[in-house]
Amino acid sequence: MTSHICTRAHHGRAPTLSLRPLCALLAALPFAALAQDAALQTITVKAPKAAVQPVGAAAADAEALQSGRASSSDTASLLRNLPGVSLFGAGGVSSLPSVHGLSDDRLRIQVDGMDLVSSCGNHMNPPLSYIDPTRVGSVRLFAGVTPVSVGGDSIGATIQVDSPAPEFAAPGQGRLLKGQAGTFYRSNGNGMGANLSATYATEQMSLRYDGSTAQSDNYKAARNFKAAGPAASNKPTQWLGGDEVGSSSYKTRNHSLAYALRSDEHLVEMRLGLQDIPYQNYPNQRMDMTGNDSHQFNLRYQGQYAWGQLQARAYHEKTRHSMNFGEDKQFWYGPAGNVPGMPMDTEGKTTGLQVKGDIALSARDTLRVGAELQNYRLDDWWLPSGGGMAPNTFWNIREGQRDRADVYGEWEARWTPQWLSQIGLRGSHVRSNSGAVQGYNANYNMEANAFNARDRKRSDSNVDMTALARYTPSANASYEFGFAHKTRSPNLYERYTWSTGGMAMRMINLAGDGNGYVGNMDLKPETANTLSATADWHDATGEQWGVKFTPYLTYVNNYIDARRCSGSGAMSACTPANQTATTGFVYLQFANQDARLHGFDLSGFTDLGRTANWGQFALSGVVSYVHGTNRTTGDKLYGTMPLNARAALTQRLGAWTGTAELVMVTAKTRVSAVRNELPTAGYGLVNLRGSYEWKQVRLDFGIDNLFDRFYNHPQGGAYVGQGQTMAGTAVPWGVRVPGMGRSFNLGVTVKF
Ligand SMILES: [Cu+2]
Repeated sequence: MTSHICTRAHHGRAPTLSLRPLCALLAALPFAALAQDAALQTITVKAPKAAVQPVGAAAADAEALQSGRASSSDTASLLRNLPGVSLFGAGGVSSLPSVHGLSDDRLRIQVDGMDLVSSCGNHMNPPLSYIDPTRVGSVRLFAGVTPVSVGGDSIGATIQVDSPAPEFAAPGQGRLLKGQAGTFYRSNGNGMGANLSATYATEQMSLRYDGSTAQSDNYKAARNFKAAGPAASNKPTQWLGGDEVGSSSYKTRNHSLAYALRSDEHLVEMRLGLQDIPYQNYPNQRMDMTGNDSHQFNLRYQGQYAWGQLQARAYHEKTRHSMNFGEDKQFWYGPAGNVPGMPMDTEGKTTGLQVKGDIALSARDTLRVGAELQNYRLDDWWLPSGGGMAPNTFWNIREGQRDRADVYGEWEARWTPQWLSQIGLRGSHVRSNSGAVQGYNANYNMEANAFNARDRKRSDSNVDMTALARYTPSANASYEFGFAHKTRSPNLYERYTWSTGGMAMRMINLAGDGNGYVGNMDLKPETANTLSATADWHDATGEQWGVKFTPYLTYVNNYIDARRCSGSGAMSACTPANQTATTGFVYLQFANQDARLHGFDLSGFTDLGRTANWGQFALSGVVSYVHGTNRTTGDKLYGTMPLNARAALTQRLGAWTGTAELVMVTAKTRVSAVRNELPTAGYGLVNLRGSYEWKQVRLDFGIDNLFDRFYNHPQGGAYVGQGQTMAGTAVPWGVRVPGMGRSFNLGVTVKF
């Protein structure tokens, strides 16, 4: 098994040398150990039963979620152990999941069923930043071939993160009153926080409150990665150590109130959510978040009928987001030092409606039909602050609109106990528009006028199609294979940001690479054609051992990559020198090009047996590999992970659970030349985690990066966390955002 996969990987023009150590590692394992859901932190060896999960889904289990909360306040980190998933670095609570080499808006990410949209030119408020990890009840990932009923407006995976389902009193119990309180401390960055949840329920009614707060100072890398000194030349007292990652601090508060009513066949749930982030600083963006206020309203209905199940949802979310320079970035600008920073504001409003029916046509056939509507409005404006940033308000995006209407149908048939098929079709219509814009002053007029003179209305008719089959020849194996055709329309920043002025471009960056970007009104939707298969071998119970192998191949037409911008005008940063620069920060325009991604995930687990004195031991692991190429230019795709692996050894003895985890990442040498992406060295990290559970108290503790190993995560981005970050060349190019040095983490949860 092990040698077979390694042989295959060698053939695929994979980096032979870098694969070898991993193959050696795999060979050393009793089995190529793969958790079905690869929840490496978890102690449970059980694989989720196929029947429990919908076709194509993997889930993080409850134990993994619980132990993940102690080590991070970033909800995206709860996905870390699922096969094929890695995380793009951003702020401390807002990293961006990447699945099979596709990330950000290329994935459909839903929080409590809501399709939230990032309203920020740096995507500082991605969907998962709106739910605190302590409130997460379930995490589900559809990688590979995503059924159309859960896909749409995306070309990669679907991620569904949900709060816990409402709890009701058991029959005859009368009233249910329960709750949970937790607190944590993390030594690196002095991170701390607390959370509280309380439920009051009868048999028909359930009321639940969730509240949480988390904060952290800057974290420290394992060693110096820059010279120690003041955060900026005019901030002499704000001293940063050589190992201190500037602009990595944050503070966040979340509240949620859920009210549910049920009868035998019907459930109605209403949820109000409130988020207040006073600050979240960004080591890989030139700006910091100085505020993010969000209000969410989410109403859902679920009903059981003779013909099947009906689900409906209506939601509204409003985000008020502001940016400026935080404490580690220079604030005063201009020759006289009297220009106070750069205020940037956004307001996004999302309103959605979803209806879905699961119709049991026969014992063999299930039909899923649904319709979705989403209206999105965005304003993005920069108030005048002086110098060249005056006297007018700069309208980056004004009256931006992106409205989407979808219908879909999906037919699932269980032909025999061995064979299942699923075919789906989704039609989607996306309408985008932008109002007239303006710059700070007349210097911006030429481009603003050209932008305003054009018809900016865009209308995309998109079709998604998936076909999938699953063959289960025995209790020891199942094979799934399928094809997906998926489409994503450009977001408003890709389509409508308009200024090629250097400063304005440096404010538009969805990649964390320190470069400047400008939109492209002529962008077409990107369409992906994916072939994917999964072989799943396991013991008959699915609890002793399992191995899962998923190879995939995706061709993307009109992939929205970037090219060096060319332009004219005294303001423009799109100079001839920018066209050819092989070092330094550069200026780019979003552009449709063709791309190919291929790779595999290999995961597994095995029970190592039990002794009376030492308890039960289990081993699990996952290996992920992806290779992304721009077929138009021959360049490499930005931000793809090099070959990486995790292995975890778990001990369970009574109420004690302990895990030792090894994370290995090979060197990143395939970098995007057009973005002057930085290569990173390979590394290995060891993490230890343990938990002890009494009846009402649970203690989680861990040591992340046990040996205090210095590393740069391949998706950490470029370090622009301190200094004169608004200026083009005042921040040194070539510094990466390093990963966190050793941290001792402690979490306590009390149930009542
Ligand atoms: Cu922002």
